[in-house]
Amino acid sequence: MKNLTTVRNSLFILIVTLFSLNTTANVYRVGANKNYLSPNALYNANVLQNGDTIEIDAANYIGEAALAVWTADNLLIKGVGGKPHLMANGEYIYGKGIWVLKGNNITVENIEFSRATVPDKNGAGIRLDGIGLTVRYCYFHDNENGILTNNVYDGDILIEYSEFGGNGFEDGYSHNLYIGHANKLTFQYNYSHHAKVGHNLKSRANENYILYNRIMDEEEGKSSRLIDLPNGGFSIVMGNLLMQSAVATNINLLGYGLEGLINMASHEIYVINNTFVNRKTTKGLFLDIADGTSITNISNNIFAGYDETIEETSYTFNNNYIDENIENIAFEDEPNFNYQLTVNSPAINFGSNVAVVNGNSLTPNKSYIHPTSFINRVISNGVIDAGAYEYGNNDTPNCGQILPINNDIYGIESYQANEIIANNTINSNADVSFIAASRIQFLEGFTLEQGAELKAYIGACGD
Ligand SMILES: [Ca+2]
Ligand SMILES: [Ca+2]
Repeated sequence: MKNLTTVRNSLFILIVTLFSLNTTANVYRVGANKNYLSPNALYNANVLQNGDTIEIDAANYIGEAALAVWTADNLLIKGVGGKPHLMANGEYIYGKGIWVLKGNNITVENIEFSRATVPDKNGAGIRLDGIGLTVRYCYFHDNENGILTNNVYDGDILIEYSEFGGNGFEDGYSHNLYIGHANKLTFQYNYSHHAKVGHNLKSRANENYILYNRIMDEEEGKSSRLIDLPNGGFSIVMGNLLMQSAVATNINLLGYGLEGLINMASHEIYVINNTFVNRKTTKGLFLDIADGTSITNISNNIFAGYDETIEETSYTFNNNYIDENIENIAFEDEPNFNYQLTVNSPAINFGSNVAVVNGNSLTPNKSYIHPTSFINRVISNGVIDAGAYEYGNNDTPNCGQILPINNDIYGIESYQANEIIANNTINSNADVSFIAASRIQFLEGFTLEQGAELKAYIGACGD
């Protein structure tokens, strides 16, 4: 209980309560001094049953050692003690990549996948052959595809807090992410960038919820589209940072229905409170939306940079701030892709209320924070700003407020019970833990063991 005064003087103190849940599933450990030396060794042992947990020590697993086919359902597979790095380096399994997930509803957390290549040129860090998938805290880079999924028209895919960069064979058929015909994709708090010719996010899911991400070409990126939803469907694209480079392969930023409106869902797209930036100075099409789309609602966005057609749209098109000159938006640091607003930004208070659709609020309640995190968005001055950020957003919660923290976040290191940690890591073993940190630091990573439930309160406030 050292240095409690220092803790109290911090911004605020969180009390975290962990409730352990009973489980009969087994935990298998992978690492240099564990029962299984590599993911491939555990795969070959053929011992896994539905619901088991796999903990992989942080280390490099190179070539065949990295490869596995996971066939059980509801597995939790996670890196511990840091991010284990699976480097394929020319090796692959089932002709598909590093990991093939044949089981349903597997969760993969805190793992780095790189250099997946196969003869078909669509090698994936994760190839989903089963139904449903959750990925969080992972990093996919320099693969032919980061994640590639099947076309079963079923299953929910959740991808959050993850980074995708530099994936693609450069033939336009491979992408940072290529989600096939699934029931639903939820993609939130991710950083997807520098896809090689392919798209930074391509999804054929019936429903797409693309929320609070940073999806950018940045300086050198040559992606096709930032977001491509080629078969339409019910899609909400809200609160994202979407930036096209001057050297991008394709002039579109977002495409919808461009390979045919054939998804088994109503073809409605809602593009709300995103910040779009196009650095191509003589070409650009922020939105390319197929004719025949039932509902197109484009509201409260910032469109910064060139687009010769944006003013002529026939969509529902309300309260979007449009300026061909990016500098006029008064972003905080546009050269470095910080699109928070400054005091003189004309986008402040430029938005308006957007009605709920199918039970989905179209008022953003979060903003992306780099890298792969978020803060809550609080509307200032009673009027929502255009774009992905609210100027003057005050995210510091009030004393005694219960914080909306995910049940399933965990970090990269464990600490001893009852230890007070004055940074961004909390205890996974104790009944009660304390943390003193800013909100953003807190959300960047903390430890929560599998089977535990987390609730967080502000127990005391700083002086
Ligand atoms: Ca483009
Ligand atoms: Ca405002």
